[in-house]
Amino acid sequence: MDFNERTLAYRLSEKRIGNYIQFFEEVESTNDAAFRLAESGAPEGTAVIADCQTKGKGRLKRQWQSPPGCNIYTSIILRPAIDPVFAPQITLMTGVAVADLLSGYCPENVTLKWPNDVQIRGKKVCGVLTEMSASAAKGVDFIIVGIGINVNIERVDFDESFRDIATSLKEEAGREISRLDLTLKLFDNLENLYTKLLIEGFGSIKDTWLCYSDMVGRHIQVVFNDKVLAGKVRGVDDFGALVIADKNGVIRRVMAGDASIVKE
Ligand code: BT5
Repeated sequence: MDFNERTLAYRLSEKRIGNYIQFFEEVESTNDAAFRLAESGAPEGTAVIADCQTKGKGRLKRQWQSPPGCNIYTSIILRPAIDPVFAPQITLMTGVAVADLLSGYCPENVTLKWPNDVQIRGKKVCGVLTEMSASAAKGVDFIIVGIGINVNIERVDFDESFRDIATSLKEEAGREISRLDLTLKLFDNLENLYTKLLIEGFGSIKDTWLCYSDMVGRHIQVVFNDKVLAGKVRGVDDFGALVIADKNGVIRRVMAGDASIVKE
């Protein structure tokens, strides 16, 4: 097995992302571990990687199923000098990095679903969870980018509650994929896009995100805290919000929620 601290650290040294790694056979949540490391001063690019999580987190206190021996669970510390309102750009950027990665294995079938899902043939293969520490005075202190990718998990092993809407790279590509190779490529993609974001801004990353998304022009609904907003998707803005036009043509910006395409 090559998915261990020694091999990962050796292959990732000299990189901006992954220059320092902490590997766990088992951890509650890589996001929580990375958050603690960042609070104690760990530098940008530090990555926590785990073989298994016992309390993997989704958004809004949801769970992320994280069994051992098959998938990628990683959280990266970034310290961008940006206004906290632009932090959602990091989530969308990460989606693009993962979509580029998975497209190498399943060309044409990878889509992005706002705000944080990567899908293959419409099924969720990856979720991104970004968490931030920031203050009005100092701006962003750090952002934790958490990424869970279903790599070699088999369909029967998914929790029944989402078995029909989840998938793995192995299920879609029809073969086992090396987690080491994927992790190295993922960190390379992230490093390139993050550098681009800092130097050139969000524009071209947003365009790539929109190319991967099948939501633009579709009627969708977004549910957040029991509130439902419906409309036709126009795009995303520089704050990472989903821009929709309601039935009267009024433009609304949605900052958070679960979006789904409404069958017309
Ligand atoms: C997410 O939340 O999609 C963000 C998931 C982030 C997980 C990574 S793993 C590394 C890092 N450390 C952590 O603790 N977290 C991050 P959300 O959009 O809220 O989706 C959660 C929902 O997806 C759950 O309620 C389930 O319905 C479903 N789900 C849970 N585990 C799944 C899995 N392995 N594959 C596909 N869907 C899953």
